[in-house]
Amino acid sequence: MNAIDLSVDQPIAALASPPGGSARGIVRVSGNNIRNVLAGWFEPQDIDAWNSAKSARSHAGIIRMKGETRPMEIPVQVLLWPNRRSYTGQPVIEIHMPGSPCLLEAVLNEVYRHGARPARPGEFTLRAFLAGKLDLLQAEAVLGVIDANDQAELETALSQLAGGISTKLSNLRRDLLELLADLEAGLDFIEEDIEFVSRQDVIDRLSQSRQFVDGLVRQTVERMQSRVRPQVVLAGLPNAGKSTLFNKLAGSNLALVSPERGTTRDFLTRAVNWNGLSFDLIDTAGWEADAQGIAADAQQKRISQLSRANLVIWCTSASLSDVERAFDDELLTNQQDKTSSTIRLITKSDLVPSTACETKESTTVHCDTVRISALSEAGLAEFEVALRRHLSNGHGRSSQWLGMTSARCRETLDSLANALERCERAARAPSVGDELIAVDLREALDHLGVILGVIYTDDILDRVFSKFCIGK
Ligand SMILES: Nc1nc2c(ncn2[C@@H]2O[C@H](COP(=O)(O)OP(=O)(O)OP(=O)(O)O)[C@@H](O)[C@H]2O)c(=O)[nH]1
Ligand SMILES: [Mg+2]
Repeated sequence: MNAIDLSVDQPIAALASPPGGSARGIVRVSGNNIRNVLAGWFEPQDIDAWNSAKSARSHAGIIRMKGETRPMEIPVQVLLWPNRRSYTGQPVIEIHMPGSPCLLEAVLNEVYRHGARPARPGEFTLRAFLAGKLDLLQAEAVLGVIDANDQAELETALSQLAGGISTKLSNLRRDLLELLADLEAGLDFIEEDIEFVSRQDVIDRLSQSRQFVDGLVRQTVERMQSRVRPQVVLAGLPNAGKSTLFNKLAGSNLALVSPERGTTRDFLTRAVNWNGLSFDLIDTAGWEADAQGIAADAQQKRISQLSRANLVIWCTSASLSDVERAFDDELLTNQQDKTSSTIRLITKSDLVPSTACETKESTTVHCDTVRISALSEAGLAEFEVALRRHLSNGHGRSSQWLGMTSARCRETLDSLANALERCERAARAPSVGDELIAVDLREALDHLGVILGVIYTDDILDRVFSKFCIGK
């Protein structure tokens, strides 16, 4: 949406089912006097029920339209929300019919001919927001649900939609408004020397709110960021050089490295920024058959980390024998069935002349393969190219909405935390009067209003709603 249209009276309409053929197609219309849009061409089976409907229900009937060659009669179900208790907070109808694209287009055109105009992207959700049905965080969460690429993203979006931090922030806003009211009541009676709230009470309430916001800044923003950071898991046989590579990419000596097989037991995670690439890198124990005791626990952790991986870096030592290499191929193929994205690294390439390596190139495994040596750093540039390609696949777009929400949250939560800190500092200074504390408190409430969408600007609305698709 380029210019945000905040008028809500004219009915808007769009296809609400996915584009292309499907068993059932839906045309959605939202606006006032909604029944007029269908007047004269929709014939409900129970006309009285249609005309007098006071609550949401489905109405069977027939739509009659002029066809190219002869009149058309289409059996439809029309879902009518006659009042404000709909998704958009205004009357809504949904026409459910067979999902033929031509038919849907014809019905949509008829709806336009009868007073509705085409909805812009996100306009249904915008109307819900303007009707107070959703706050901005929830509107963004709708976008998250539409855009979610995997279960984790969907869960985050749904929990945000169900309340999540919106509810917590709304409660905080309520608490701060009460505190402001107490302070301002005191200002009105300043001459009479009546105290509505003690200074200690003000300090305690502010301190509680500030700690809550500090915690929220840490928790939510970190959680949102870590959710969008791709999980890159190092896996392979014992002694393949996984931990050595982990240390190299993490720029640390965090992981134990030794020539002994089975050195890594627990898994190790590090947020890595390597040559501009951001991801969570996870080192795991080497693959082991029939592990017992603590080794079995290590295998369980390895499997669980692999199940969450966005990308598996499978390490295969260049010095494996032919038999070992065939076994490694088999393990890798099994792993590939479970992971969407894999890069194979032939590690320790400095130990084996490259010609010998080349003759061992696998014919059974199909995946990006790069030969590297963590020791001599040979091949790291090629590895970086492969990594960049895999991480940009599917991880850019899907995380856009989360990034957008967290960026807006971060900016404003930081300002909110600062305003509350100033407020608390003022309250702790005996020489500062209540009227100055109230000034900082109002500023804190403004920040909170921005994040919740109680205060909004065209710029924020544009940023949120321009990301939607038509029909939502
Ligand atoms: N020559 C050479 N040796 C390497 C290279 N990378 C790792 N190594 C050696 O290989 C041995 C095993 O390395 P690790 O990094 O511990 O291997 P790992 O895969 O983590 O092993 P586990 O934790 O036992 O599964 C160590 O002695 C490393 O020094 C390399 O690029 N070249
Ligand atoms: Mg290791």
